[in-house]
Amino acid sequence: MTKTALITGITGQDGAYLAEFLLARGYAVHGIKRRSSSFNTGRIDHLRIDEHAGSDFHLHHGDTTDATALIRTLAEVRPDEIYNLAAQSHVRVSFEMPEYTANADALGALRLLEAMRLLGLAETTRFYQASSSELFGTSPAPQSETTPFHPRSPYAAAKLYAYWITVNYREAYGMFAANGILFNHESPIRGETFVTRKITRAVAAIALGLQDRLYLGNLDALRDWGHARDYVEGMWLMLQQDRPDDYVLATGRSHSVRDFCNHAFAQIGITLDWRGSGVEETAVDAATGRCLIEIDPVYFRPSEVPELRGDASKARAQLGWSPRIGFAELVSEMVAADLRLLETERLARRAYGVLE
Ligand code: NDP
Ligand code: GDR
Repeated sequence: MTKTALITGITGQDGAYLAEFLLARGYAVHGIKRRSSSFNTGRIDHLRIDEHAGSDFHLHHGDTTDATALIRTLAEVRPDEIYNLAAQSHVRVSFEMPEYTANADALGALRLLEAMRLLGLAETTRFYQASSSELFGTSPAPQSETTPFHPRSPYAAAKLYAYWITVNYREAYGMFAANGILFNHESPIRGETFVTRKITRAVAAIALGLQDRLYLGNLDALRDWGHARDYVEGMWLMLQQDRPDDYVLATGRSHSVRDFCNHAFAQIGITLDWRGSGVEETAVDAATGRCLIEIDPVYFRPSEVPELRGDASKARAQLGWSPRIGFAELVSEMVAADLRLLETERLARRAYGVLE
């Protein structure tokens, strides 16, 4: 029998990969997207091509801050599985919009869980909550399911509420509700303001002569970067178990932002020479001496998370999950994709007689 999944945040990086993954497994996929004044479905347009020709892919307008719209969609779709991926997901932005972040990220999870109860879906529908390694904050690496939480941003504090309300509904009402505590995962369709994509876009733009320099914040931050394609499979596996539980997904290796830059620039044949320290630190092209990276303190955060490095032993043992794509492959895939993208954009601009 065809299973039906409902994905909130379907227009985001993970939503797009998960939708593709579930459609390939024969699911009917429904997604909730926000109304936007311009197109916001760029990551899933390739899945919508057959929408009017009977494919099992459907979009509904909604927002995690709007309980009635969520209830209406759940009542209509009555999904077997809900993946709650919707969030204001940018940590630094959460310092500027703490209240909205709490509403969308913390109360959003609660609204979905309550909607499931109200509609009599508590016993039949399985619920996945997109929890985050940001919950660990300053707790020393490696972090696992038993590491204490110490959130360091309004985003992390909101996700902490969502984590615990998911556990609470599981314990209080016996619902199949699971938290995936996912460490950073990236891809060529990662949002452009997250550091990895910001770097790979800049590397491509510098290679094509479209940008002079890249401005970054904290270069010392260490992150455990995996590939989104591997991580959405882990989300699905969590909802296929006999019993609901919480799992860390991570690669087990961390790299600094500086290290990510070194790998990304190496893809276009540039070796970086780092000079100075603190906000004066710069990186120059070792061959030419041209300055390529500078610090802009605007990108520092009021409180930072120094190192995230996950221990995914539980997911490996119980879900049979392990990441296939390593750090070097991830960086080279992202740079190559941004080179193709910017080159295509440049050709299009030329064709339309814009710029140059
Ligand atoms: P993105 O920022 O790429 O996508 C977020 C999605 O949520 C987008 O579809 C966005 O819509 C939607 N959204 C934002 N606010 C609302 C709202 N109020 N109502 C409905 N939809 C909303 O995030 P990712 O795909 O990278 O991450 C998916 C989830 O996993 C998020 O919850 C994130 O916090 C969490 N997470 C991500 C990790 C990562 O490394 N990627 C690691 C751990 C957790 P729009 O396109 O219109 O902006
Ligand atoms: P993060 O991702 O905060 O880990 O949250 P991000 O890529 O934004 O930052 C990673 C680290 O890089 C440092 N940094 C910069 N970050 C950005 N965005 N821009 C810069 O210019 C810059 N310079 C240095 C940051 O300070 C930070 O230490 C991501 C999101 O996907 C969350 O939703 C998710 O929960 C966590 O990963 C796990």
